[in-house]
Amino acid sequence: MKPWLALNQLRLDHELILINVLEGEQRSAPFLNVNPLGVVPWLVTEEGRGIGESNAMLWYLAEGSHLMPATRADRAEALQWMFFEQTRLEPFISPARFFTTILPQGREARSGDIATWQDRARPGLARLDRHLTDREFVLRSGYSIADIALFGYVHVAAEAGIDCADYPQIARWVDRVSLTPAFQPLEALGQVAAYPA
Ligand SMILES: N[C@@H](CCC(=O)N[C@@H](CS)C(=O)NCC(=O)O)C(=O)O
Repeated sequence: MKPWLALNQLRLDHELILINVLEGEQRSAPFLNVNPLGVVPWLVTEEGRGIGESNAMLWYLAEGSHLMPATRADRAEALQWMFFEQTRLEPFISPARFFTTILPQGREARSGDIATWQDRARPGLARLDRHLTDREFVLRSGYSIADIALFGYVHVAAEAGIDCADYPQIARWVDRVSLTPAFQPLEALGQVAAYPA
């Protein structure tokens, strides 16, 4: 969702190709030809260069735009929160959500792991909630790729079985992000053509 949201908000022409990881398409020959690492998301630039890691894609796409913080210190703080997302939130919300919502048939067998992932996500969510107490967006300078990076998994934390009533500032921030210009909800991501066979 993250690079796709940035592409939309920057109004950049792009082609989105969906890969069905539940069907193992990320390991299919056509996809491995494009990305030998076999993971999504993957961005191919106009020059044909491949870029992995959603936050690296955000950085690449936002260069010189309103989504890239203007000062050196703000860019460093954006990176700080983007690393925070990858180390304190994504590794826990992602698998908890996967086995709770995406593949619920695995829920019972993984209930111990799910509880552990939920417990590990909570301090990160609480930290973000405190941070958002006195600001509209992650950076005081305004909406940026730091918000997009965090929004991806944080706004679906409930789908990981985490009670979001504990994070009222996050709830308000999610609403604010959803109202930014050219915002596209996650559900709209499914409205495009599937990866050609
Ligand atoms: N840290 C990476 C996470 C990439 C990732 O975990 N992708 C998952 C799906 S969201 C994947 O491709 N899984 C398939 C696999 O590992 O076979 C990012 O933010 O881009």
